[in-house]
Amino acid sequence: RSNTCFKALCCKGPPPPRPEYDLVCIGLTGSGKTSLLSQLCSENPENIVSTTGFSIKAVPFQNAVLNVKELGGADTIRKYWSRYYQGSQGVIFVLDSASSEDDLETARNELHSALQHPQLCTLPFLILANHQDKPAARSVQEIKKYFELEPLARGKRWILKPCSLDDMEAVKDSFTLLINLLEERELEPSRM
Ligand SMILES: Nc1nc2c(ncn2[C@@H]2O[C@H](COP(=O)(O)OP(=O)(O)OP(=O)(O)O)[C@@H](O)[C@H]2O)c(=O)[nH]1
Ligand SMILES: [Mg+2]
Repeated sequence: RSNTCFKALCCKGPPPPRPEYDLVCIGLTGSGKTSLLSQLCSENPENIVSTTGFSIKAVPFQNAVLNVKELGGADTIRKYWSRYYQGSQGVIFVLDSASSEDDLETARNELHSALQHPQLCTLPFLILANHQDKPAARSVQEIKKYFELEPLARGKRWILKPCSLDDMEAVKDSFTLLINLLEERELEPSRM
């Protein structure tokens, strides 16, 4: 009987803990919030139903864990979104790039409200122009123009990226950019 294996394990020590960030994920119903988050958690993408209320997932990345609270995007739930903003350190906004003109306008209004909300206005935003696999999808340049993001530059604390469920590597890359912004924020001297 030998303790060497055991000792080797003990002396190696636990890996350093990954930083955790609390994020809120919003976007109209059907934009793909649950689908994207489930894929990032390697969960079975079948049987995804529209989120009623909210749903929290711990999404693991190499250098951080993101505790993402998805708020359902149905008309009846959207008016309560702001009640769930408190404590967020960053925002993920998902939109359907191939949606109707009406829905795109609603998405733009919701994004503008979020960007200007007192509890979110200083936070980094990752804006995902999802459903890019569909022929009707608008390009990221069109979305950028339509959403009038440049005047709301906010010190460039937002990232806008095209994506779709069938290219999760690109989605992961976008999240890495968001994690960089979250880390930068933490290094800043606190503003009193
Ligand atoms: N073609 C295509 N379909 C997608 C994409 N992303 C999501 N979907 C589909 O869109 C539907 C709605 O996706 P959900 O993930 O439930 O959307 P959600 O934003 O969570 O919606 P709520 O929970 O109601 O707010 C599902 O049938 C997905 O398969 C995409 O990039 N391309
Ligand atoms: Mg959902």
